[in-house]
Amino acid sequence: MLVSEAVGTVLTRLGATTVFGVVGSGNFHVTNALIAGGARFVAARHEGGAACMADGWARATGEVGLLSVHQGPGLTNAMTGITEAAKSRTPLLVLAADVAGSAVRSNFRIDVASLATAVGAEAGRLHSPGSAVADVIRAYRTAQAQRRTVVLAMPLDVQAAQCDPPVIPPSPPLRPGAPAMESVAELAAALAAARRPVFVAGRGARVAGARADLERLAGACGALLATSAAAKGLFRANPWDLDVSGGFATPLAAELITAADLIVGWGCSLNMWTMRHGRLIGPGATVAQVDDDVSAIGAHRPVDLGVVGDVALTCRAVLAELPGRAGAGYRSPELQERIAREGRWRDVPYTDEGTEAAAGPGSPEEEGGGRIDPRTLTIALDDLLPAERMVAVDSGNFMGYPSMFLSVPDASAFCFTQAYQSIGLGLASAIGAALAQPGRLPVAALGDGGALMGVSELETVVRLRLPMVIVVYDDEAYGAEVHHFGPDRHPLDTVRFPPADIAAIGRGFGCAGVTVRGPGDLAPVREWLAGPHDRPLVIDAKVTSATGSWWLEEAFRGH
Ligand SMILES: Cc1ncc(C[n+]2csc(CCOP(=O)(O)OP(=O)(O)O)c2C)c(N)n1
Ligand SMILES: [Mg+2]
Repeated sequence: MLVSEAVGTVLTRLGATTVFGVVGSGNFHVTNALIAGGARFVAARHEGGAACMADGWARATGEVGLLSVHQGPGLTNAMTGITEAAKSRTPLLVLAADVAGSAVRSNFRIDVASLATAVGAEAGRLHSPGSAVADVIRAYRTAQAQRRTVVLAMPLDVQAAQCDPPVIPPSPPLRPGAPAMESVAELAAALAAARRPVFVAGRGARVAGARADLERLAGACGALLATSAAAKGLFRANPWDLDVSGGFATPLAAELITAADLIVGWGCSLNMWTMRHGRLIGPGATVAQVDDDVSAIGAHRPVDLGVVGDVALTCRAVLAELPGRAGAGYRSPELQERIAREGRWRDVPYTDEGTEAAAGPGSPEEEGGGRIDPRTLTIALDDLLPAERMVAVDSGNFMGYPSMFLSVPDASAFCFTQAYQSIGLGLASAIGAALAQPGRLPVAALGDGGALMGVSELETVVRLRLPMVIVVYDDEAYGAEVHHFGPDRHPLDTVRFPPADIAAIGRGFGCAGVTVRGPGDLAPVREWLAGPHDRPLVIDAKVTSATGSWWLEEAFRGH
């Protein structure tokens, strides 16, 4: 058997079902071996897109995502997506063809291991024909068990060599780590003493499948529930859910979190976004953090109490230890009513800044129409879109609108690729996350900048016949930069663009395309949603953008 065949065989036997990539000569045989083993191959149009698809798919399924790339430029094209995955602790295995060790003058020669480690990924290699099977098993299991992104260099000479038929040694099931009893007792005592506890659950709570355990414990100690943006949707429909903590928090959520006397981060880094640089932690509040990774504890915020352990196991252990308590904690009928009344962004009053269609020459609207307020647009979409939806969000000034005004059915239905804060990842990650949850209507929310950066994958959406709604918050600018530098009167010509007909661009790819300048333009969206969804829909929403968004102010504090 050739090593290239053995790699594909081993991976499908280990459980690989789906692989994303762009095929060149160096990854042709491995990719075909994966297909021969039963895996589905999804061809992207750019390796950056393929990496984001694999990342989005892995986030939604919790399984190891697979990415297959050609040597040299195939890998360098994929690097931004790989970096996002590595920083998000996405379990991802990159099958990166590489030149033979002896090909010292090859134009494809790059230092793959250095590239991988430079962005926080693990470096692996098929070292020799004799070790190749062990090398690929190690890489896959590292990605799986440690939730790491692993770049496996596959030299062409090793791939082309003969090896023995692969034998996969058994691997015993690994149980999540239990917390120390002392830590459990400390956290139980802190919860029993707290009068206004708030739980903030993050990605770690999501991947541990800890929703029910957290809800039980929160119920027992009267805690309110919130999530980081990465875990949005985790407590959907719980009456004590405050939704996202941080820059996207509603005024009510921010008020209640700031008034907490105990904040417990569950699998949540409590970083500057989630805690608004610490301003959501009231004076005198105790901060506790539970994480299975010891290096995460206290990494962003000083914490009073750190518990090393799996979120779900810790939750159960603390519940069993919880002494009887007096009072209902933070919960009261009045508060429940307030959360029901003011708990969603769409319940918060605002002044619609949309502009009317009639505009004189020389005005920003002279192109023949008004501009829609992005909040009005997003609330209208929230009403129109089916509840079973999956929302993926690109980066930029616009990104709070879909994150705050669109509800999602659960945490898997929100794909938030912001660990590297790159623009241009949203469309491709939406494709990966959509393939993982075919029963949900996928929605990609993009800025015009990110949309045009990642536009090549529109062809992939069309080719895969995904019933995707692609909504572009089109301010004809890199709005984030306009609002960051505009107030200081810097020249903004470098970050503003002439109008682009993104609906027509969408139609050119084979999508349905609609331009929206006001709520009255949404009828075709309604019609598309009622129709057969036989092609994707691109909504070019010409949005108002007179002032920057408040979460952007927050973001720039971190620069
Ligand atoms: C790959 C990459 N290049 C540049 C940036 C800097 N940047 C951050 S937001 C932004 C503007 C994005 O424009 P758009 O997608 O239209 O969203 P908007 O801010 O206008 O809402 C840019 C250029 C980045 N984050 N990532
Ligand atoms: Mg823009």
